[in-house]
Amino acid sequence: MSDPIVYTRHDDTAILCIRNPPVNALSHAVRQGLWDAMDRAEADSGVRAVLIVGDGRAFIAGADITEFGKPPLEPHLPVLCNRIEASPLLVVASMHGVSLGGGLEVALSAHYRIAQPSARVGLPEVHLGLIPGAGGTQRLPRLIGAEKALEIITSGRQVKAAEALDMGVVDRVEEGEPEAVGLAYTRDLLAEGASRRPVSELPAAPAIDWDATYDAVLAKGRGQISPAIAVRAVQAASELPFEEGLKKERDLFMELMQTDQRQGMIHAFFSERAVGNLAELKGVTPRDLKAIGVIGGGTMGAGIATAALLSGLEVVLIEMKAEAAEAALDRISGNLSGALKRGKISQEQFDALTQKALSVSTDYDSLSDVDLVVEAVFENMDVKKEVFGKLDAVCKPGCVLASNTSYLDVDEIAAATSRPEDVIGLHFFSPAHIMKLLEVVVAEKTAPDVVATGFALGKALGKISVRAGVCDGFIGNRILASYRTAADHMVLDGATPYQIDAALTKFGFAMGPFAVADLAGLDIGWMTRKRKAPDRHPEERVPTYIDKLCEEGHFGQKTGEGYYIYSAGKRAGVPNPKIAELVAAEQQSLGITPRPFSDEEIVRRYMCAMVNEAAKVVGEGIARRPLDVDMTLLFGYGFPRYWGGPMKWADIVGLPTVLADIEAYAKDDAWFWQPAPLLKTLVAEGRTFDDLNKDAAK
Ligand code: 3H9
Repeated sequence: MSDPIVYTRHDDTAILCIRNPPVNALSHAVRQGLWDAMDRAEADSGVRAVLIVGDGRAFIAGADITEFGKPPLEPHLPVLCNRIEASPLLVVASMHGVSLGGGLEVALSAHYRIAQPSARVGLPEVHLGLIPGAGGTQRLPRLIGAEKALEIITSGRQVKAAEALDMGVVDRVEEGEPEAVGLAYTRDLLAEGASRRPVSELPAAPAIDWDATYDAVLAKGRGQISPAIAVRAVQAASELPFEEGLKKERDLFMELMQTDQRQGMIHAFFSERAVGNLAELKGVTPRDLKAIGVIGGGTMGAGIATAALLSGLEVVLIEMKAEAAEAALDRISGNLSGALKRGKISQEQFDALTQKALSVSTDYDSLSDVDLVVEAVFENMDVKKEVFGKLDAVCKPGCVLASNTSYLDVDEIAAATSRPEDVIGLHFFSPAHIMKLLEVVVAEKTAPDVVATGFALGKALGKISVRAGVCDGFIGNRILASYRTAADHMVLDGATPYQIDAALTKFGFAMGPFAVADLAGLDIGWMTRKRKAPDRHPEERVPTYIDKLCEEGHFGQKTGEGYYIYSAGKRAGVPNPKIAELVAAEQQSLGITPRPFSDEEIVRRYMCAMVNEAAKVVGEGIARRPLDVDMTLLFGYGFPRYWGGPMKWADIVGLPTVLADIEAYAKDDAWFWQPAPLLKTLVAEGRTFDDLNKDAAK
């Protein structure tokens, strides 16, 4: 490997250029290289200043995350930062691209900071289940005050250069080549006779109400601990001398390093990047994508059209009737107005998107020139087949024909065309312009470049795309059906929907399953139960109490009544007293004596059902890797990121424990709790789901 630090000299300034592609992470070699280069500069006669710059696309993206969990090698980053700051030379950092985590901490150890206007700085360690561990929690509050530092550290957000200048994180913002701009700034400083300015020597930040801040941050984190721990580290910066504060920061950092949350969040970080990295896509060129068609302008179709417009694609939307086309146009305009209000697009862009990039039609012939069509019509096989027959007739050769179905057989849909190789499932999640997940459902005859095009579309739309095979519900909805059933069973056996929702939100889910059902509409589950009834196994336990509510026309939030009752203008509901009566009647008719459930048992049964079905999904090849399941649940189903996903959760808890629980539950309901063959194999071999992820990466 070439030297990660390139040392050059310009008059009385030594330039230390970091070259560790792709993002100049502070690997052991970089830390050692910086240390040695500081030694060299200090010994280099006539050198009065050191300029630190990054080569390539970033200053420094932080500590090298791939080194976490391995024995740390000296020089450790906090010691290196202290060494840089303590240098008798004037140290300047010239920042471009991102300066994140340890990258900003290196810059904070410099005596002056200059940044490109496009640069972004931040301390995103909380997103990895950590806190800044190289002086960030001690130096930043000294530089900009406790409140601003806390906001940056606990949110982990990236701060743009202009705001960083306002706050005092950087001293100057200037456009240009980072080394040239940095060198000019250093010369100015030397010419002015500027003195060294170690941030650690600035007065400590005044105290704030630490306990109240800690409680507020903890509550906001919904179970995530690192942001709250960061408050304690910043408190140390206010209350302790610098050296002692640094020690406190280090202790807290090392404690967090040992947590499950750190493991879960780093798994999420790498899986998010690995999910689109599939062997079958290597060397496959996606088809061109300029204009897409969307069939159906309901909430889903309008959301897909909005996402496509926002990513710069032209959209032709087809509706059946003129009034429906008008309504679709209104929905899309409404979505785009939201983007306008949030500052994501300008008025000019809004006008161009609605007037030029979008066309709405009732005539399928308008699709003759599009590169890809997504069908988002009523979820019924006959309707879908009719639509695909029409698309086959009008779309140009090579046009990708995609269905947004959430559970129907994409092979059967493909067979309704003369070109099944062009057909794929693209399962968006509602609202499609907001939700990050896209399931790319690969049917038996789908051509590889059509799969690549599905992933290319996902990337263009800023989605996390997950490859899925064909089965009822694909990855996400199939697993959802299973853990939902576990929740239904617990209600039949004595837990209330409200206790279950509360236990699962405490575990970290954005919402519990019954609140979600109310939001999605109870009619959806009702229809699914009716659809599945003819093939139902006699031993399957299916609650019917909720159907009674549906029969009365109560479908959850949209009708104001479901598991909860919703009053106008309020999003959160209060428990519906009818539910307890309906459940009690069903328990009586089934001869069930309700029993108490602890929150722990609720979470355990719910998670075991999820993991067991997920293991079947991976075992059958519907998901290629456990990490594909993890990303599906994280980005489509509100799974808490700090667990990394259900498969990571299972690895952390231990697969033998999960299997033992499933086998224990099977004693009461052997039909539902059939252990996944893959889970049994992994336990027998002493392996984990993550081992399968690693095998796939080889
Ligand atoms: C820290 O600093 C702790 C300290 O306080 C204390 C220490 C004692 N390390 O995302 P991309 C890889 S914690 C190793 O696709 P983008 C990434 O995996 C760290 N590798 O590009 C990918 O690899 P591959 C605090 C890293 O342009 C490739 O680089 N810092 C690291 O969309 C390209 O990444 C952070 O949390 C790293 N630190 O986004 C920053 N960063 O090509 C984390 C990236 O093999 N990083 N890689 O898949 C990011 O937020 C984004 O990657 C970044 C670039 C914005 C930098």
